[in-house]
Amino acid sequence: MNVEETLVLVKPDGVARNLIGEILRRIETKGYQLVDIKLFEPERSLLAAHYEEHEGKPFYEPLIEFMESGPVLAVRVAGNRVIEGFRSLAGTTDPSTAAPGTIRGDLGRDWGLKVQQNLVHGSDSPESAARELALWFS
Ligand code: DAT
Ligand code: MG
Repeated sequence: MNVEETLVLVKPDGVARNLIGEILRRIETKGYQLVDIKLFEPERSLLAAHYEEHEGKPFYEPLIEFMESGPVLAVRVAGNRVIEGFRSLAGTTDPSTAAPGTIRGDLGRDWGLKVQQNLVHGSDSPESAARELALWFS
């Protein structure tokens, strides 16, 4: 066993489309635990810290503006190898190519929406998870 914690976000598109229940169901059905949860509209400073690795990239501003566009659900999730495990539940970044069976592959809409509207975020490493959990659940 390698019990880890990761940060999952249901992004504004997932909240607006009433997909919180469906996304949490997939996490719980997999056997992961919801340790802490909160629904709120994040400040730009939190989003800037969260996405600091992408600062300067062409999609950075649209990404931050999208994340500011409505409430976000932040979830602290625990489980055996959950960091990699949730990334595979989520599917690849672009919903139009994400595999069927994944959150982005099954629920992401492919009708010209932007890549940032991909429903969820999951930490990508133990270091990212520790950093992001400290930001969102400080
Ligand atoms: P992930 O969310 O799969 O970890 P990432 O960390 O590379 O992906 O990027 C963070 C977010 O930025 C991603 O969820 C959506 C957006 N994004 C990434 N690459 C993009 C691109 N080429 N065009 C538009 N948005 C992009
Ligand atoms: Mg990422």
